[in-house]
Parts: sequence; structure tokens; C-alpha cells
Amino acid sequence: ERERLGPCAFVLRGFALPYVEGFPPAIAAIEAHSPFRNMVTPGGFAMSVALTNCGQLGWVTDRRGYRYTRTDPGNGKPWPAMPPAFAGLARDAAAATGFESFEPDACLLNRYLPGARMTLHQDRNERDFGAPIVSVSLGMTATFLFGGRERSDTAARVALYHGDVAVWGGEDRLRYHGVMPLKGDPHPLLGSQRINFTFRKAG
Ligand code: MD3
Ligand code: FE
Repeated sequence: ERERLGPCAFVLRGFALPYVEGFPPAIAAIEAHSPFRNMVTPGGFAMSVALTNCGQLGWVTDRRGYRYTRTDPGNGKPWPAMPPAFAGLARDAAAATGFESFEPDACLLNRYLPGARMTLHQDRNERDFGAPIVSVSLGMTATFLFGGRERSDTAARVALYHGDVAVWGGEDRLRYHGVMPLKGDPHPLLGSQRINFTFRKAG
């Protein structure tokens, strides 16, 4: 079923479940090449969320700012390729919500351990805000914060469960959003963590 969070924002409950069997080995392969790490924000704080990337472009942050790079700053090599099954899931989820022919060139993998959070922010580092963003939640349940166009707008709380896929585009593309500190029960497949994949057209 297609749950509507906004005019152009949807959650597809359990949409990724048919794909999840393939995820742990795919994540292990990405991690072996480009490990998850806690990057530093321009303000000088280490993020509580650890990240890595796959695909042509990867999102990074350091003292100089936020941006997309072709190579992993940790090892100087290109980010690992996006597994075809990831791109297929992202394309299918986008099509299910009315965004035809979504071709992501970037997949950011965020890993939350208990206590990790993401403060309210906008995603503005992509070249074209016309393309949607597709996000896949795995592991522990998170409370997602879905705000408005201003940071001060009241944010709705939405639980995101293992296997849920969210799609954000159009007028909802620049809404503020975040994730509450992770807490709760370990997940049977992934243990005490949440992993989120975010697919974007960045370049
Ligand atoms: C709503 N990640 O990496 S994905 C991020 O669960 C990020 O790890 C969160 O926000 C996570 O930037 C949330 C869902 C998401 C992504 C982009 C959005 C929601 C969005 C853009 C506009 C509105
Ligand atoms: Fe974001």
C-alpha cells in the first residue's frame, strides 16, 4: 500500500522485503571496499551516523563542506559500483509512486547504532532537485521526522520499519527531515543497528 506523507512524498510499507535477502552480502562487499565511518561536519563535529557510498558519486562531509565525490576520501579509489539489484529496487519504487525512469547515480548508506540520530536538514547538494530521492530502511525501527520548508516548521513523526521504502520528490523534495536517536529492540536479521540506503540523482 502507498502511504502518503505529503503531496509528493510516500512510504511503501515492506516494499524492499522481497529484496532483503541479497542485502547483507551486498553491504558486506561495499563495506570491505569502503568501510562505514563517522565523517566530520563543516562545524567540526563527528556525525553519530556512520556512512559509506556506492555508485558513481558518493556524498561526503569534512571541514571544507558537504559535497559529492567520485572517489572515497578514505582510500582514494572510486566508490564501489551500485549493485544492479539496488538500482532496480530504487527504479521500481520510484515508478510505483509516479516517478518514471529514475536512474540514481549515488547511493548513500547510513548506519545508525543505538543513540545515533540525524538532526533536521535539507538535502541540497544534488544538481537537479527535479529527480526524487528513494530511501530504504533496514533493521531497527526508526522515528523519522518530516518537517516543512522552514527549519522551524513542526515536524511529523513517522515510524520507518525494516523493509519500508520512502520516495520524496516534487514539492516535498526540499522539506526538512531528520531521524530521532535510535532506540528499541535489536532486529532479528541485522541486530542492534539500522541501515538506510538513500538513492539520488546527484550529478
Ligand atoms: C525527505 N537520511 O542521508 S532518508 C540523509 O534515514 C537522510 O538515514 C535519513 O536524511 C536516514 O540525508 C532519511 C529519507 C529522506 C531523504 C531525503 C529527503 C527523506 C527526505 C528529502 C526531502 C524530504
Ligand atoms: Fe537527508
